[in-house]
Amino acid sequence: MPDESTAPTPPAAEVPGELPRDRLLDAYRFMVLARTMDERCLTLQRQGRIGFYVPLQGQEAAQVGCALALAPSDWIFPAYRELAVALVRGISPKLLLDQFIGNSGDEMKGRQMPNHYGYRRFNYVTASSPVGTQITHAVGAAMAAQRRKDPIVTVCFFGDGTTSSNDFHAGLNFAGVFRTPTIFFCQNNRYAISLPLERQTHSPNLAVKATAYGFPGVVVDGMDVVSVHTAVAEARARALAGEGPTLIEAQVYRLGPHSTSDDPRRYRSDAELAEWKAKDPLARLKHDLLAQGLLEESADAGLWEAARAEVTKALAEAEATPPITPESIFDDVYASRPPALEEQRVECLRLLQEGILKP
Ligand SMILES: Cc1ncc(C[n+]2csc(CCOP(=O)(O)OP(=O)(O)O)c2C)c(N)n1
Repeated sequence: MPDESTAPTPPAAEVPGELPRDRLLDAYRFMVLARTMDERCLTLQRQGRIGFYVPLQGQEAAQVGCALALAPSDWIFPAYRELAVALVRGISPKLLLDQFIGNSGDEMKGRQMPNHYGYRRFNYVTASSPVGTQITHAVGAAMAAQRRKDPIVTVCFFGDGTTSSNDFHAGLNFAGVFRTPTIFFCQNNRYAISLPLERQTHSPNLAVKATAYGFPGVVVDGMDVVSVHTAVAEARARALAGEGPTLIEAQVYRLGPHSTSDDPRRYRSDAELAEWKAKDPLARLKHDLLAQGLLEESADAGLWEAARAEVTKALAEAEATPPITPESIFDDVYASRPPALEEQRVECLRLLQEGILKP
């Protein structure tokens, strides 16, 4: 594999239960890397160096806690906000930045919207922008695994707003009936763009929705990496034992905007934001690590510095990677190009050569 992150390697499947003490620091390092990269990507978008980005700040513990409880052979069906999951899977900052830029290192060849990445070799399916479509995909893939007797689970990620989608209900119903090895990982960040949770549902919580489909729903503090890890490890063990799916509601808060096209000041108060900033999952884990003697202030500064250096290096490499060639648009649709398409390709090359078409 050409391009690996220097972040800690993901573990093999954990024994169900608590995140081992010696993995806590790894979890924190992933969270620091995700936060660092997130901040940089927001800046890059504002500078016009990438076109679009979906931030995750506030959701790092939920994502890292979940991803660390999975095996590399499990399949991820993300929404579009799962940067920390991608990093835990081993997808490097360079590979991600290649996709955000859409350069020749982009394995989606510039054909996907920025931030909509997927990598077969990391068992990481391409992001779903239409909300909820990944849910039925994850259930279908789990059914296939069941039939093939593959000892894996599929995990789909979505937000509170997605629990109102048709695909949520269709997917959970199917999963319940066929007892598929699926983990439905809902990050309840309290908003669907500008729509607050209280306008989304009158249910006491989102996990309770699993009851209608005949399997357990669990509410977990998504600001606490250890609780999330335990809940996911238990759900994974249940799924592998043939006991079917679990819906996990990780209660979090989106500290940043919905996307780089959003201004959250228009729909939520500074006081609300301040209240949740005080619960920052990184500050919380750092506090625990310091208290347990697993981290010192100076080592913490070093971790942030290493993350900044890693992202800076990845960015320099990604920006130095040549652009994708315009004529590549004619590749990959047909095994052998039909004459009409070949004609267009030749024409495209001519226009490029004559400088009429700019790359
Ligand atoms: C089918 C569909 N309807 C509407 C949209 C526009 N849209 C994009 S993200 C989003 C909110 C989703 O909220 P949630 O599921 O809570 O996830 P979050 O973005 O908060 O992580 C909406 C309505 C869409 N992408 N797809």
